[in-house]
Amino acid sequence: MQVLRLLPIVLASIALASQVPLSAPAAARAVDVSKEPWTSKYGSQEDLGYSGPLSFSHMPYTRCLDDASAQFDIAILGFPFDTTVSYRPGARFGPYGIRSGSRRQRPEGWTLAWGKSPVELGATMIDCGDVPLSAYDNEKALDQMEAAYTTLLGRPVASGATATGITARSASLALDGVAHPAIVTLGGDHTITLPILRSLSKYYGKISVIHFDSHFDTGKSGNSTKYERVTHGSYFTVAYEEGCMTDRSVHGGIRQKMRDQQSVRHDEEVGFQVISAEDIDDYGLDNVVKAIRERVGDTAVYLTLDIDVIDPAFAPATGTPEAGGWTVREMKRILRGLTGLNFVGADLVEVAPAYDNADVTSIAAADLVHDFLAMIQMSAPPPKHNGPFLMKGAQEL
Ligand SMILES: [Mn+2]
Repeated sequence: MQVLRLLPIVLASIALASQVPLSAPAAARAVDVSKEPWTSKYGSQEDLGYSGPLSFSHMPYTRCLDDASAQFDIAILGFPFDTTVSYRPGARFGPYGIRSGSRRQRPEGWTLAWGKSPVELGATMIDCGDVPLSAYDNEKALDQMEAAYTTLLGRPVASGATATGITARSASLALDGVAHPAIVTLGGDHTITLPILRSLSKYYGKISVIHFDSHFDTGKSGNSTKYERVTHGSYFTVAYEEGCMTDRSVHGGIRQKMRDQQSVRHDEEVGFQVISAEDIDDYGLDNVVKAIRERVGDTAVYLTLDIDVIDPAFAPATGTPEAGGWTVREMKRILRGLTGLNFVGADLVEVAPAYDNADVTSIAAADLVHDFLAMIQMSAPPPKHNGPFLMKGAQEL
């Protein structure tokens, strides 16, 4: 009898309990985890390098398009899109692959080369997840990317009045004088940079692009329909024609086989200067850095890195590999040299994990993205490592 009388109360409690969100703090359920067997004995439930849900470098993961309360100065955002490629598809798995390659990283990790971690540099960083993009209609997918990017650019920065270096810089460059978050996008094939430039140019005016790639991507597509001409080899031409870009852009690492001289002339016409893959041997890496810095000057700068700029020996998992590229270490040194430019965003594209071996490409891509997070925040290149070669009293080599 007693049990039957209690039944409605029990049922009501079950109904209430089912409304408690999964993420409700333990205190709300009146449980002190510090007294529970696990926490009292072993402490917090930390994710290991090989465990936990997949977010970039174990950053907090939030579906930011759904959650306007998400706080960030720098957002990681995935564009899983690969339906404008000319050769091997598979870059729709790029955001997954890069996050997977980042599992042994933490945002608070630092190297001797940088001297500081992205976290120490002050920005609040989160992984905003992937944007659900149409895999069947490219015009719609490009509009979805632009809408998502513009949404996050329009969010207030986490640092607010106490702006960090990067958000203070954003406020000084933005047409509305307001600080906007920086978004680091994980591609996707290279066409994803077109909707990004469309979005950024609304906030910052014309953008100069630093483009690391083995290919120009400034093709003049003669195809017949409005969106057939937008491919991962022609999107820069479209962005330039639409007025999103300055005449002060620069490529680095170019080594593709050209069709004709006209390709090179057209590349210049749409605002690019060319640094070839071989130029680091002929002119030296420091001169490559100097040339890039001089080219873009104090304009608003976007950095886009196609993983195929790296030699296929180090990064085979990409759609259109080209032999004879830069090493990951050379690329990382160039990135350090570019700190302090007026970066308004960056992306890493064309990782197609299906062609990878032992995750080498994903690990390289994740490492380069980690470098982006320091590069876009620091105000000047880090000094060279003061190691055994420059010990106090020792002769400089
Ligand atoms: Mn390429």
